[in-house]
Amino acid sequence: MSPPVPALTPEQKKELAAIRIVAPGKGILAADESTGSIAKRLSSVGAENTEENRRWYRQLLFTADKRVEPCIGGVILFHETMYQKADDGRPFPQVIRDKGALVGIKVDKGVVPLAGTNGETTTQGLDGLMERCAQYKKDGADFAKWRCVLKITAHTPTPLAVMENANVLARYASICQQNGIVPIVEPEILPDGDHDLKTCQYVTEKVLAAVYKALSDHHVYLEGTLLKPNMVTAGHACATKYSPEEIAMATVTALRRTVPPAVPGITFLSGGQSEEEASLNLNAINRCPLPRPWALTFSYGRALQASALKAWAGKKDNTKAAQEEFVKRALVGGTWGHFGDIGDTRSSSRERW
Ligand code: 5MM
Repeated sequence: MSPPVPALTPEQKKELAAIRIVAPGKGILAADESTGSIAKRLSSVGAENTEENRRWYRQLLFTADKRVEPCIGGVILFHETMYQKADDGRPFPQVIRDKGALVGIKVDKGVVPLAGTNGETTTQGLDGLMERCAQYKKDGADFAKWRCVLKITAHTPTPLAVMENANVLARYASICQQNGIVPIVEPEILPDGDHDLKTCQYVTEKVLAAVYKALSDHHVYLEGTLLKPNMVTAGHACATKYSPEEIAMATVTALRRTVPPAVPGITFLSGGQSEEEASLNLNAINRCPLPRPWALTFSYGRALQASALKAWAGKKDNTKAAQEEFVKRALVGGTWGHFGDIGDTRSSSRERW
């Protein structure tokens, strides 16, 4: 087998490697809820789903005070938010950059059924992605996100769903990198079901192994990517309850078996865990006594926003209280990064992430 025509020039690789989004103690705010998802979030606190409410709520998060700055290295936006402005007239991407964080953009167009499977899905959005990425880069985005979804049941995920989702993530990642955008690769294994911790670990290993095989096949430059996986947890309906230390050991073991050390950062999704659970589990993951050659941090949606959303409840007068809740969660998320890292083998070149 001969080496392929280079997918990226050395300059392109250098540009991607220089986009430093996360670091120990610094994670990502996922504020890229699509119109349907934000509608559910707003209605859960009795707020109307208007463009102004969506803008106000996102503004509240992006303008929280300086205390969040060491904890939040990037913010993922939905298309609409990318082109909205703060009250002072600054476009949101500028508001985020002014706070020292980088701008990310959700570029997938949602999950769709995978024909011939029993309710499994793939994710759409590859059409026109080259052009959209080029435009988003011009408009200030340095990284992107694409989410695929896999389900654990007695008969899923099927090999077809694993292969298709790995491949579409790799195509997306390759297109982002061609445009100077760091792709966050998100193969989320849902926590629905009654499966135990070992089952989730097994499936997570199979899914991640397929994802990294596909990324290699598509010549994706791993140093210019981030992984956004689920933590390895039992299904929500599992009768056995596992400690954060057990979850951490299963998670780090699965990652060590499948994710190359060239990947600079792993930013976990919260997957419906409470804010408290997500913090405890991430803390345990960062204390796990196994070598961990990547920065391990968060890219939470719900686990950073739940209390803030509740405190805001759609009322402008509650803005300060809501911001205080958001700051609290960001500070908790950032705290673990400064704990002793037993077994941490990050090299100095990794530290920059
Ligand atoms: C913020 O939620 C993201 C967008 O979701 P939709 O496409 O369904 O609107 C979502 O991709 C999120 O980033 C991940 O699911 C992780 O979020 P959680 O809330 O699990 O940390």
